[in-house]
Amino acid sequence: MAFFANQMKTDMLAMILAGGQGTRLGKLTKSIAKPAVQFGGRYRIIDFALSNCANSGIRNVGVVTQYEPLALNAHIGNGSSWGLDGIDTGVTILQPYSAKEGNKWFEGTAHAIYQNIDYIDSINPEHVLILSGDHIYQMDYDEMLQNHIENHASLSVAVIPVPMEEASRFGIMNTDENGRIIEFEEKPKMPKSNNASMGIYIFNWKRLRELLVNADSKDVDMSDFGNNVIPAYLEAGENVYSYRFNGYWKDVGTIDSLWEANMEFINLDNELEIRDRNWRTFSRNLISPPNFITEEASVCDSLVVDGCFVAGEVNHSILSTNVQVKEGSVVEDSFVMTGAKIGKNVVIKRAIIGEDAVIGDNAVIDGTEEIQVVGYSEVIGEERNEE
Ligand code: ADQ
Ligand code: ADP
Repeated sequence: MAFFANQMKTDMLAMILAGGQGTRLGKLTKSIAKPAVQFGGRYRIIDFALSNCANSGIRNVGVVTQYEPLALNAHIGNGSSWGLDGIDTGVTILQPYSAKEGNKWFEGTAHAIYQNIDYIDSINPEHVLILSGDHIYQMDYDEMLQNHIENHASLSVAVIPVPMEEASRFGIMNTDENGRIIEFEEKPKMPKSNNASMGIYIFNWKRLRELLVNADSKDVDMSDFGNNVIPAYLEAGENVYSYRFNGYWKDVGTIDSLWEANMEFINLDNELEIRDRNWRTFSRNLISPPNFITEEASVCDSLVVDGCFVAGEVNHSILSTNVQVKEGSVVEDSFVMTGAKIGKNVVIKRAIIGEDAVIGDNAVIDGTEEIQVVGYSEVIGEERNEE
């Protein structure tokens, strides 16, 4: 496994789909795209996909944006945080534009790729890796590529077993004993197995390009990978293989799953090997002063990032960069994003507190019944906590 891009040649371009609005995250995606939402104290969700790319030796990454891309652009910058700013490496942020079809947004995942055909051609890769910008996992894409090549596949789909009761949220497939996909259904009402697509695909670019161009000229709907492209490949008798992934993987598309994934992140036994020096998760470093924990404070079972000031009690929680928790306050089972200020004698339980939120003295945010969310820069209660 390479540490940074460049050390290993994989002739594979990664395209990260980072455009979905993420309506199920409510307030948290009102002004920023889902992949730019903070995670785990030091990260934004897209850091996991970008770091996987860097660690897998992928040299070129295109990030397809659409909805509220500002925070995402600022975060990714020139890609230097992921070592993707070298002479023959790069991250390119692809904004939506109306090239051929008037003022159209990207319609579906495959349409978003089709719209960026000129960019992909300019890199001219043998393989294209399609990723989602909103999954938390650590995966070696080079291993998946080797598998793809060994199988002489023209498409490989990463697959993970999911609980049967959740299967209808995913693309579900059946394979033969060699892992060749013989049946695929996008979000079936009555799933026939629990082998779920992770929405991670490796395509031979030439073949995919041909399919998308042909479909456009014949006015055939090829806008979505799960609904259109995979079924078309199977129908055409292409070699479509599954690639089984066995690690931790979470699609953090809802408030509950985002909260849950953050709580799992605190757990030292989590399958994510966040402390593995050979598979580091990179992010833009905000460079903040060290934490200060006062004498009366109590902090346990928690992740506390640089720049925090803690005078209260913090249990099983994540405090991101520059968070303040004043005296008499209790923060429990919660994820607090960068720059949030928590006043005196506040109680916060089972909550997600947005960036730069201000929680006034004596406020109670209790998510015992249902996870509570405080939005970005939202002010709760009286703002009496003078500096
Ligand atoms: P979904 O997650 O429902 O299912 P979808 O919402 O279409 O798929 O988007 C996948 C990713 O692409 C998301 O990260 C989304 O934000 C992004 N995206 C969507 N449209 C986009 C656009 N026009 N431009 C840029 N980005 C866009 C998919 C598969 C299932 C599979 C699950 C696994 O279709 O088969 O099981 O992923 O999570
Ligand atoms: P969720 O996981 O909450 O369903 P997604 O990330 O899958 O959210 O995206 C939700 C929907 O928002 C998708 O159907 C997507 O096409 C749509 N969408 C994406 N970008 C925009 C935009 N710029 N304006 C309006 N809707 C958008």
